[in-house]
Parts: sequence; C-alpha cells; structure tokens
Amino acid sequence: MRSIKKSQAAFARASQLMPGGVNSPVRAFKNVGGDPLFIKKGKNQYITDIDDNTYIDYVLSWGPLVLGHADDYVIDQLKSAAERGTSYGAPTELETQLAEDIQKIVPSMEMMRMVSSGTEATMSAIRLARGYTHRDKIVKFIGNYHGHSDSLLVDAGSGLATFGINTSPGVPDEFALDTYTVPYNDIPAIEQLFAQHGKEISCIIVEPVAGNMGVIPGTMDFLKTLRRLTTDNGALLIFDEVMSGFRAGYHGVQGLTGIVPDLTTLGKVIGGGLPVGAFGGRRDIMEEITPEGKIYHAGTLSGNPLAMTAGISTIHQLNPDVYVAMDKKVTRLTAGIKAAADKHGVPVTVHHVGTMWSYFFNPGPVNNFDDVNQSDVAFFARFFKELLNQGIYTAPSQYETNFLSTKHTDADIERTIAAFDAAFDVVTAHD
Ligand code: KE4
Repeated sequence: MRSIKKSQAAFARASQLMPGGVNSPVRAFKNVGGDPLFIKKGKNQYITDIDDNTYIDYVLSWGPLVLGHADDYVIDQLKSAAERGTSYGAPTELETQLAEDIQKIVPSMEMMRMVSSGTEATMSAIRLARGYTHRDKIVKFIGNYHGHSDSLLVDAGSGLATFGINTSPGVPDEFALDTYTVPYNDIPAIEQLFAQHGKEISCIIVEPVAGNMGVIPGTMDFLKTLRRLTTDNGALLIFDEVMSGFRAGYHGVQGLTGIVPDLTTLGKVIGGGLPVGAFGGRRDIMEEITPEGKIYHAGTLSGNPLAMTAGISTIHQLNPDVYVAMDKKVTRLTAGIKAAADKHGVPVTVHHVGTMWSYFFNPGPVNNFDDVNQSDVAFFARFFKELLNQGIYTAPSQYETNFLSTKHTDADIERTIAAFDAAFDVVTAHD
C-alpha cells in the first residue's frame, strides 16, 4: 500500500497559506475527497509524488503536456532561452514565430495576441466582441467553462461544477444579467434566444467540444446552428479552444468540423506547460485592438520569451500523424474501460475526441450538463482513489477531462485497462 504521509503534511502546511491549500481549486481533490498528492517531478508519461509514488499521468497539467513531462527538446530549448534572459517587455521574434506556427495550423486566426492564461484570452475576446459589435449581451452554455473572468463565471463548468456553485459569489448581478446561458447542444433553446434577443447579442462563446463537464462533443447541427445564427444576427462566434486546440485534433475542432469561427481562443498546449494563452481571428476584428484600434488589451508578460520557446518547441514536434497515433491509443483505452465496466455490471458512458477522454458513471446518453449531473459521483470518488492505488493518475472530478501524450505507449494503455479492471474488482466488491 502506497504511503502519502509527506503529501498530507505538505497539504496541511500549504493550507495555512493558500485557500484550500492550492492555487487552483480542482487540484484540491474536493470532488473525490482525501488529500491531494504533492508532485515533485514528471518525465514523459509519468509523475512522481513527494512520497516517491509514481503514476501514469492522464491529467498532463490539464492538457498542456501533449509531449508528456519534461520533453528533452523542450527542456533543452528552455535552458538556452533562459540563459538569454527571461523577459524584456519588448517585442521578440519568438512571438512572431509562434504566431506564424499557430496560423499555419489554425488559419482562421488571421491575426492574434498572446496572453498569459486561457482566462485572459477569453476575457479579451469577449471585450473585443462587445467593442466590435457595440453590443453588451453575450451567450455561453451551461457546463462550459471559459476561465474565471466575471462575465463568464455564470453557469460555468470545471471547478464551479465540481463545487456545485455554477455562478460565483462576487460577480455583480449586472454582469450576470448580460450573460445569457443556454443548455449545451440545445438547438431549439439557442434559436429561441436569438429570435427574441439576436440584435442585442455581441457573441456566442462555446467550447466546440466541451471538456469542463467531462468530454461532451458539440453536435455538428448544434455548431452549424451557432454559426448560422451569429452570421444572420451580426454577432460573433468565438470558439474557445483553450482545451480542445491541439487536443481534439491537430487543427482543433474547427479542423474536424470545417466550421470557421470569427475568433478563437487558445492556451495550454501552445505554451508547452508555461503560462500562455492567445486570442485571434478575422483581421478586420483584431485590428480594433490597441494600439491599432481602440479596444484595450495589454499584458506585462504577454508573449514571454520562455513561454514562446516552450510553445514553439512543442508545436514543432506535432503533426497530423502523431494525432492519428494518439487517437488509436485512446480508442483502445476507452474500449477497454467500457469492456471492464460491462464485465462488472457498472453503467458507464465513455466519451473521447482525439486526445481528450472521460468516463461517466452514468448509463447515458450524456449530451449536456444536466445529463452529467445524473452520474454517480460517489462511485466516481471511490473509483478514482482505487485507480490511484493502481498507479493511474486521472482527473479528480467527474466534471473534468483526461488526456494522452505522445509518450504514452501501448503497454501503458494495456496496463491502464488492467488497472481499471482491478479497480472495478475492488470497488464493486465493497458495494
Ligand atoms: P486558464 O485561465 O486556467 O489557463 O484557462 C481557462 C480555460 C478557458 N477555457 C477552457 C475551455 C478551459 O478548459 C480553461 C481551463 N481549464 C481548466 C481545466 N478544466 C484548468 C484547470 C484549472 O482550473 O486549474
């Protein structure tokens, strides 16, 4: 039996200084109970905690580490970049290089701005949409999470869903009143909203494949409807691909579906594990951003040379073939999980899109936030902890997504399937 005594002591110490002992709530294991593991190192597909327990990691820093931990080339590039300095507050060619690399893969981003988080990217995109359209209302979907800016903390997923507080205290009513929320994948509801308020709406922001209530793909009809309604009503369509970008596929969801948004937000993978985000899209819209235009955006560490270096050295190792290989592994993994659950008579719905996957203890279908809420989160909590005992580190919440890296091997997949089977043996034996 693995010991986690050092993590428990570290958690007690951290809890004196940081709310919940963490710097981001989902890390606190609140949805599954027990104390979080404190990690001391990661390499490729593995992480090791401070009690020297090693796990196969499927959280991968919530998505960024598509090459796994401490990729040799990324680290090598970062070391030499750091020796040249860490930040200048002046333009560097690194920012242009990353923007060119992204634009080749996401051509709808004709122009873009780098920022330091996904929250900054979506917050800035919303301000841009409001300024460009001269309208205040925005539309988001219940269970989608776009970071923690006030307008978007309404009916959000991820950590808010984990804690069942879909709208955060501290968000002024005025902000919430300017944010319409609609059930995800609900075409009649979005059509009715636009019939009533279409000319007041500045934008729709959507996770085109949702990852913050577990993985739930937007249906093609749903996404096509969003594109049609925004075009017909002079509103902008924002694809929040902070998570799905370089994760749902090499070209993101817009590459999978052929649906072209007006603006896209990115994060995670494009920073290779360092703080980063980006927002971008149609040139005529982006040119409204200061100093070219009047819509303000700024940031001390936007385009930071280390984050740019990590992003460039990550993206340069990606291509469509590595996504085909990862998708095959996730297909095998999710089929193995389903077979193990069926063998034990446990109702489970497993979703995957590209390198994003999640399992719901729920007979299904799971198409929106209300469906996810029918899942057996108590069983999830017990099962998650048994997976840890089996050496498998997955997302500590039913409302989160698991990932894969290029470093996970077929042997890791088979070992993980066996671990799921063993975990079902243990958890169902106690039921
Ligand atoms: P950050 O500010 O956390 O970099 O990005 C916010 C964000 C925006 N849009 C989408 C689609 C996202 O998934 C996120 C952040 N994702 C969560 C995972 N559910 C980050 C983990 C955390 O909050 O600690």
